[in-house]
Amino acid sequence: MVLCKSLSFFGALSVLSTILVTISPIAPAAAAPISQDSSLEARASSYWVESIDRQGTVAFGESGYTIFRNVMTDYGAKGDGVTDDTDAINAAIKAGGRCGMGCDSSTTTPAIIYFPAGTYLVSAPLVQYYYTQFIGDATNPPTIKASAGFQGIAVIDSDPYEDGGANWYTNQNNFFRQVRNFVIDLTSMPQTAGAGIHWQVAQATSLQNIVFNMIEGAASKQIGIFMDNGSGGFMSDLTFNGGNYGAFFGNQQYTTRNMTFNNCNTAIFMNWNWGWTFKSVTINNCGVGLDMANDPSNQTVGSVILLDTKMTNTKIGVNTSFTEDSVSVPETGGTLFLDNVDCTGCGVAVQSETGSTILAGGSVIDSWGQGRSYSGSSAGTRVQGALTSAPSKPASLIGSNGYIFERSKPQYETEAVNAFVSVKGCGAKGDGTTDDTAAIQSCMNKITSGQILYFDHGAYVVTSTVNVPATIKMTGEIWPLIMASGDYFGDATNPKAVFSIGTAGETGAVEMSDLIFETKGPAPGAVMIQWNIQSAAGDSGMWDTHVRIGGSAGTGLQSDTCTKNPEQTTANTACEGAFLMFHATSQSSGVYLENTWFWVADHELDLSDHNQISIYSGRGVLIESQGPVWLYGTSSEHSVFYNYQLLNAKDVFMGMIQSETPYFQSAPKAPAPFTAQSSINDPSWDVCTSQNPTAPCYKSWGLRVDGGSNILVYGAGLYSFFEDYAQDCVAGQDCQQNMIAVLHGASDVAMYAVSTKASVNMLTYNGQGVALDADNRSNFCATIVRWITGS
Ligand SMILES: *[C@@H]1O[C@H](CO)[C@@H](O)[C@H](O)[C@H]1NC(C)=O
Ligand SMILES: *[C@@H]1O[C@H](CO)[C@@H](O)[C@H](O)[C@H]1NC(C)=O
Ligand SMILES: *[C@@H]1O[C@H](CO)[C@@H](O)[C@H](O)[C@H]1NC(C)=O
Ligand SMILES: *[C@@H]1O[C@H](CO)[C@@H](O)[C@H](O)[C@H]1NC(C)=O
Ligand SMILES: CC(=O)N[C@H]1CO[C@H](CO)[C@@H](O)[C@@H]1O
Repeated sequence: MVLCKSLSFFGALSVLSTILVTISPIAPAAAAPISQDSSLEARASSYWVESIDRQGTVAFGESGYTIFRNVMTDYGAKGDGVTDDTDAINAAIKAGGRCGMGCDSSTTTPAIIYFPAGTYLVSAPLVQYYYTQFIGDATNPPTIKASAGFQGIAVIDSDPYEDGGANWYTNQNNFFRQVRNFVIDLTSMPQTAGAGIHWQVAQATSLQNIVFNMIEGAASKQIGIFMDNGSGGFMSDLTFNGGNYGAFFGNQQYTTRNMTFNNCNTAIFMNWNWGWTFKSVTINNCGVGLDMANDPSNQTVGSVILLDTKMTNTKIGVNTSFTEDSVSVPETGGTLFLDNVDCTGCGVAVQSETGSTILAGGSVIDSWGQGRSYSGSSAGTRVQGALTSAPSKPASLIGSNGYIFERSKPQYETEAVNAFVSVKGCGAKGDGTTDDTAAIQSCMNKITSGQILYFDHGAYVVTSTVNVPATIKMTGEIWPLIMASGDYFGDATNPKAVFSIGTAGETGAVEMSDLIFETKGPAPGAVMIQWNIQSAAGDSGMWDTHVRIGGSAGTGLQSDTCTKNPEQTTANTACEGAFLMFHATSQSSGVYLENTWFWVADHELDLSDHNQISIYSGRGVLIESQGPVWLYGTSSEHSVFYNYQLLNAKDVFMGMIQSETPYFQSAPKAPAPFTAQSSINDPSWDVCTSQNPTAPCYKSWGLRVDGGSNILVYGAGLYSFFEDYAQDCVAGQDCQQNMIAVLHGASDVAMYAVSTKASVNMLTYNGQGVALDADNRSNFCATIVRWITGS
């Protein structure tokens, strides 16, 4: 997240006023009516989420708190398409002293709001409180239907506006949300109003498997997703039918995958961003595919990637405002990269905002871009056209349909409930204090083929390495916590894995979803997840699984101990975090991460001060795999050495990576309080003595590519906002000297739509700065459309 109040919002309110009938505060819901519907038996679904034993508890919250709420059986929603279910559903969301209006964040009141199959008529927004998952029956997704007289911003609202215009939650801190398996139907509303989801969110959030049904036609003002701002985030497997805009998007950075737009006036309206990666978009019968030409006089859109996309019967593929001859304001605003975009069905592929053709339709666009482009150590050039001589995509990264391989989060909807083995049933306590290492290990060891290990919500303390079998499926109940604790993880020069996935080079298939890894107190020797196995594409993956170091209840690394102190120049050892958050070891292959947030907390989520905190944690993501590796929608923030390092890695795809430099640096200077470990080629800051001995040099790297080959970065937002908590350096764009390094003979590296913030050198190649921030200013970051290895 970043506190940046002024730059993130451009005129969303005028659109809001068109979709909005009235913003009315949500009436306090009546006490939960509990009704038992006799017809339920007949309706019962086979979906395991509906019937699994609920043994989850919050370890660091109120005892007796209820996590799982079935809107129908627990709260009396009818789902009959006739009864107004708004109050019943909002009561289900709200019950139990949850984090609503006036609460910035809380990790101790999580809730799963479960919707059995049915049609739920609503007349006002369903307000999604903080730390909430809305889950519909995946075997028969429920419909949420807006009534003809629906009043409010959207059918689902992730961040309500109060009367004065303030949001309930700070948009860039609006973490930990899911909405999946729904149909949202606006077709009973007047065509002049209505939005499906107001999704104003940040990291660790996702939308999955949702269909938006809207009124079709030129006069329709309906919108599927209304996103005014945020710091996201990930979404996939969405279908938008009809409407004025399928999706109205504005966010700092975002990754989206597998979205289909049918019969929308404009499929995607990009209101503002710093960077956005669209992958696998299908657009049928729309007027405009992607409109990114907002305010040509001073563009609000930083950059967009369209990858693996197909448009049919669509008049204008992309509406944009950019000319090669440098008249854009800002200079690199409107940066665009098109890769494998099938525009045989577009009237015009790329059109300028004034209506002239920039790129004709009628063909498949292999690689085309606009922005500043760099090769090797050469000076960049402003380009608008085909981008040739890029390294080809390695075959190992490509799926059977010719697209870069992708696989959505498994929901196990065809599995019977008795396939799930509860870790609490195995004797683990999950109470935040009991050592559960042995119970988890024995539970994993007895899982047989066809079974799925289920982590009931709780906090599971582990005090030594858990050896995860090479073949196992695991999923969690709204992000149970695996907490590394104790001396075993205490030596910053002798790292130990918390979860070690298989053994080096073992062949296997491991799936993990909806889990969070933390430390309980300092664990400077902990490698939170170590991925060792070899897998075929799609056999293994980690979805919506996060590492969160400090800043929340039970971690001992909270604002009462670790509050920021800019005066302090040495690290408080009581506030050390982990050694490394994720490691794909050299023999691993087929590594797939999607929507994973590796977060060393920069602020407190639970204690009421919500203060900034200083947690000193070694490293973010280290990839030594020889590939293939896919990272979709990952983010890695605030580690001391680096946020991402690829060490002699091969065949790696990274679709929108995001990082932030620790706010306390350079007090102490990187790599303090740790020492470099040569076994994993930690960077050294020796160069700072000659290059730029002033503070900005001693900062964490956003991304280091140290040797290796065939590295494809499709979108990056790597930010530095502070020098020892002061923000004076932001205006001068020099909070740090270096952000991306490519060195030691790394070959066939290609990076597209790369944005950095306040780093003098955006990218250094073999130690020399080649792309400068000062040459590539955009609306907030500096942006280049491409850099490839070369002369
Ligand atoms: C987010 O957008 C809203 C308008 O929709 C605006 O009021 C608010 O200031 C924006 N927040 C930021 C941080 O830009
Ligand atoms: C894409 O999403 C659709 C649902 O919208 C789903 O059926 C399909 O399996 C998804 N494809 C991939 C490759 O994830
Ligand atoms: C463009 O907009 C930005 C952000 O609102 C503003 O800071 C800048 O001064 C504007 N530039 C011009 C040339 O109007
Ligand atoms: C393209 O963008 C410009 C500038 O925002 C807008 O005026 C124009 O209507 C857009 N074109 C289409 C076809 O939507
Ligand atoms: C090399 C180049 O084009 N540099 C330009 C980058 O943008 C700034 C302003 O945003 C111009 O002043 C530079 O000339």
